[in-house]
Amino acid sequence: MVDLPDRSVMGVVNVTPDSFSDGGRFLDPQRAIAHGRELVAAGADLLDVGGESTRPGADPVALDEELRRVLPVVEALASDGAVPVSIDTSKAAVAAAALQAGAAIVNDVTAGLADPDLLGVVADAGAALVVMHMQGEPRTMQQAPHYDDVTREVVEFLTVRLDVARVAGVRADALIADPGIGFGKTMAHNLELLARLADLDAAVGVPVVVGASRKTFLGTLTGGALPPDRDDATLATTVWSFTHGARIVRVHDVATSARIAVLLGVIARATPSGVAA
Ligand code: PMM
Repeated sequence: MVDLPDRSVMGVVNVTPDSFSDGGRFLDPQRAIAHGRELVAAGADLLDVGGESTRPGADPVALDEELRRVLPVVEALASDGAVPVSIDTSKAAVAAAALQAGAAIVNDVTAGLADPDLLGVVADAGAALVVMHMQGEPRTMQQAPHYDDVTREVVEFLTVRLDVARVAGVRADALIADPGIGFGKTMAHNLELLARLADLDAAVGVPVVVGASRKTFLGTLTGGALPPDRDDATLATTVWSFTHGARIVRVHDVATSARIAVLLGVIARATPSGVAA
């Protein structure tokens, strides 16, 4: 299993023309590789490389194109050996090629539902897997999300999909769960999932990753019109997530979250007789 510190920061490397936050900035593989290295220097504990945007309304990307975008980036960043590399994909063929190129984690926003072969690929490689909740699919997911009890339903979904992954042979100690902030959820749903994160964390029984970075609801709440203007709000979600059970936050602005992770660790370890190093 990938060994991760208590409060781990996953840096986002989107090799896409259309991701909502950084689309187009790192489409050139060399720029994406350089960006990944900057995130490591800024304190990332792992990197998440993606070649297909999952922003609301996004269209799917063809297999060849996704492979062309992500493979050189995964290969270069994995061979640096600095931090584990995660591949953000729902396609088994992309996951297989990325694992072959050195990735250690597959991050599937469809929790293995989009491609029936994905879980087997992860299992065969002995790799780690992020299982995320989404209601609907990216093209339509924000049209009318509905839940009776969002936390209960997300926990139920994750529990089932984690079980399916285990049955498919994915290592039990290599599973990570994600409530899927912004994926088929209104602002109220996102806020409730964060408010009840500790319950969700206790219920799923595997490490939890939270990806709230720069998402629309943060702009709505704090007035950050452009995604980078939402980094202060993102930081609030980092602090909240780490203090309510999350093991990993998935963020664009790594430096601030990494500093906060260190500070929270110092606070957590402080004793009446002083501060542990
Ligand atoms: N969000 C995005 C893409 N991939 N993966 C996981 N596990 N969790 C997320 O919240 C998540 C994800 C969309 O954000 P981006 O376009 O900024 O990468």
